Amino acid sequence: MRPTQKLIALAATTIATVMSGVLVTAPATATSNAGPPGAEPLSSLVVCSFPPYFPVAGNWDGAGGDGPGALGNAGGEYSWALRNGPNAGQPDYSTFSYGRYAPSGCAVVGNWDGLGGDGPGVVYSNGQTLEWHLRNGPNGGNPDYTVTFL
Ligand SMILES: [Ca+2]
Ligand SMILES: [Ca+2]
Repeated sequence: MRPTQKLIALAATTIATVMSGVLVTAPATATSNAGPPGAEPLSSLVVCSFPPYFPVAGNWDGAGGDGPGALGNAGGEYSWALRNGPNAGQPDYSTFSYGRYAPSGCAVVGNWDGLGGDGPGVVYSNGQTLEWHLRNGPNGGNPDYTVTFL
């Protein structure tokens, strides 16, 4: 799956998220307290949030298909727990922190460099532009790309 197929697109009236290749949208006027723990009341709806987690999917190891991931809020950062296969078990990678948790942020997944597997990303909005912090590997660290897009 191409990275652009997994990107989350934010617009003034819509938050859209792509998880496992399925685009889900919700009107920003929807009200919900379904954000991650500690989140401020949302003026827009985060789709598929199951506090304290919300799901993502990606081909973390770059082999075969996608696997599930669960994100949480660990002390103000997104915590990522990732599994390679679509089956039960422990995470295949040490749970890591990546991205500053913010009510104006949203996690994304993609194969940003086109090599190996998918990596994490976090998108922040200042209400006018989106800033994408993207990392190649399924681990914590500095972003490999910081991009203002839209
Ligand atoms: Ca895989
Ligand atoms: Ca990659």
